[in-house]
Amino acid sequence: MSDCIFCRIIAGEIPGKKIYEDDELLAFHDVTPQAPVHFLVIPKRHIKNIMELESGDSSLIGRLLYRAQALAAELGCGEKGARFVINCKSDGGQTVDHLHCHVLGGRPLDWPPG
Ligand code: DGP
Repeated sequence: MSDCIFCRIIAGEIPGKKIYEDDELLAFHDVTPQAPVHFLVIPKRHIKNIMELESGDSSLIGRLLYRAQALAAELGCGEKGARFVINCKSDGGQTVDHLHCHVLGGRPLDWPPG
């Protein structure tokens, strides 16, 4: 989608600090990091949010989560862990309508969120 900022990062139309890319996934550092490690993992296919998933997407999402934890470990979160967050729509705090999994780590994180 030409008006989606994450689709534009995928297309290389706007810069993103990419840390992983394959045929179906992209991971890049969040532009407003909330922790020493804060990156996003997204499907290249434009899926608006987690509630738009179809049953055939389950393996894609499995690979997305696998990649999220593998990258978290590579970036130093293997021992102490990290938080894996998928915000959805307005009540869920989603501001970019392209499905993404936040990975935050490198410091203790409070729970529950405000
Ligand atoms: P969410 O609230 O879950 O929709 O989070 C969207 C995240 O996307 C937010 O933490 C900031 C990040 N973000 C927004 N625009 C850009 C951008 O142009 N580049 C990068 N790298 N991150 C962005």
